[in-house]
Amino acid sequence: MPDPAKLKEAILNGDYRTAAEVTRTALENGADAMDLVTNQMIPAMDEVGRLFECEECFVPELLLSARAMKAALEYIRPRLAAHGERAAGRVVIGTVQGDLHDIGKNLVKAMLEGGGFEVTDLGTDVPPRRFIQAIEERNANLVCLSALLTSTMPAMRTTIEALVSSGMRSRVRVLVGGAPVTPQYARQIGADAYGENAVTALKLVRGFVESAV
Ligand code: B12
Repeated sequence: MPDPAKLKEAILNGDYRTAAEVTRTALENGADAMDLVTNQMIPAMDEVGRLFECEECFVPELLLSARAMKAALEYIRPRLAAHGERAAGRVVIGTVQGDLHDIGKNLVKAMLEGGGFEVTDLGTDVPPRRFIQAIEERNANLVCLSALLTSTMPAMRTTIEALVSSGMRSRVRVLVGGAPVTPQYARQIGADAYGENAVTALKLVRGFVESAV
């Protein structure tokens, strides 16, 4: 079995071929998908974020790391999904209007799919009306909003307000997350909960579904 730490290293180096290969062989040799996400992939992106903040790496390196993360997720996602039971609920997820960050959102999506949820991913820069349209089309009962910029956090509020004015708010539970978001902010804007990371997201969403039955 390859050393799982090589996955973290490959993401840090922005080496998508190695990231994919290490993930594939580790999984074939019995590595746990959730363990790779929690102990290698999330810490790798945290480190990339830290290096970016102290200007030790720049946008091109960030994008290479994001690509390596996505390459690894291609192998991780089906394994997480294989552990899921019946469709536990229907989730619409997206990064709010004006925001192009999607690495964390993609992790949340992979984790929810792994938990057996049917997830419709609207991508990034999603205007409120797209969320509303998708909730209607998919008959979703949960909505996950991601924001990574302080300047796009208000778009979470706008999205929730649009849910209220369209009469949909009572049909869905709204979970918000992303680095600048806080539990207090979630309460202020009328979300149902704030999730710190992808693992918490799954726990919260499961809790919503259990409390609804
Ligand atoms: C990667 C990155 C980029 C990449 C994004 C690539 C991509 N495909 O996503 C690129 C280079 C495109 C980018 C662009 C920009 N970025 Co940027 N970026 C980052 C960086 C370094 C890492 C973010 C990341 O992926 N982290 C790893 C993932 C795994 O963590 P995460 O996103 O936080 O997600 C986890 C949790 O937050 C949570 N979560 C996330 N979403 C959700 C949703 C729900 C429902 C739940 C429950 C949980 C949850 O779970 C996730 C997994 O555990 C951060 C710095 C940082 N340390 O966060 C800056 C950062 C977010 N960017 C920043 C800025 C300023 C920008 C730009 C404006 C730069 C510019 N001048 O052009 C643009 C904005 C473009 C736009 N309109 O969106 C600032 C934001 C400052 C602020 N407070 O507003 C940061 C903080 C860097 C900094 N310190 O300056 N960026």
